[in-house]
Amino acid sequence: NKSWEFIKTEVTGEKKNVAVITLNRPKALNALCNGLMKELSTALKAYGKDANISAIVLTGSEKAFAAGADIKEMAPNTYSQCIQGNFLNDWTEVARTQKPIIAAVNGYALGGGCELAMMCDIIYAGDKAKFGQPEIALGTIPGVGGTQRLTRVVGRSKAMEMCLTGNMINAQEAEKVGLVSKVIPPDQLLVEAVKLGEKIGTHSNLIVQLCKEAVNTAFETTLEEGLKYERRFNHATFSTIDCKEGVKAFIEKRPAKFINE
Ligand code: CO8
Repeated sequence: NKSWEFIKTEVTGEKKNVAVITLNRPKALNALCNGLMKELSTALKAYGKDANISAIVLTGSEKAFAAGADIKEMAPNTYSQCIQGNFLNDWTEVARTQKPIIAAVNGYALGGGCELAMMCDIIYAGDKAKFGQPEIALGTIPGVGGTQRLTRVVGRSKAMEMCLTGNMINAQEAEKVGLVSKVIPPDQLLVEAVKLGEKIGTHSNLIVQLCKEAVNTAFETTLEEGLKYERRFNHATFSTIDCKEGVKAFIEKRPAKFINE
């Protein structure tokens, strides 16, 4: 209900539990200017706190998810300003959000746009989507995960190829290398992403949050530490009302009624 300048927000799904945030700066192919990133962070924080929201979908337009950081806005940056202003530090709200975020990518996801998609938990792509890290052509390098998240997801050779050439990969290749989990006709993309959010939303929000944190731990630590973390989380679920309910509902052959406790 807020009036945004660079994004649009709506709550949808049969149970009104999926939030959709649409990047809406069509003239600049959704280039991620400061104003846009501020609005995105504000919306994410609000949905993060909203108990009625189970999942968030982040999308752009048919032509561009986001064509990168705003090159024109960044043009005057100096090294000392970047250091002292902690440049790009406030881009990471997406990665800090505890609820699942699904990126629905149609068109270009380049530079900061590709990095933004990679901060989300699941990427669905329209079959015309294109992913790339073209920073190298501007004489800079990725700054929000393009050399780190991409490498962990697609492996060193493909990440190195993308970051050093700046070449884009298409949706089919992105699926093949594991960057996206599904390729969908562009006009169905948002519908499918919302359905995915709704499916996740049928489960306990509480347990979903633990599960998301456990999967993300695989990116942060050694296998042994990660397995310990997972085991303790698994143990912890048995202390919840939702786990008792989920198991009881299975035995009684009825749908579970989760209360997120
Ligand atoms: N930043 C600012 N404006 C942009 C951006 C961007 N990233 N991308 C597109 N635009 C603008 C264009 O300037 C153009 O504006 P105008 O009409 O006023 O000239 C409008 O969007 C439409 O773009 P095009 O006319 O170029 O559209 P095309 O369909 O011909 O091409 C492309 C689409 C291929 C996506 C093309 O726009 C493109 O290559 N964009 C830039 C992609 C890119 O390099 N992204 C990575 C950015 S780098 C980054 O994310 C982090 C590092 C930034 C460091 C900057 C250091 C100074």
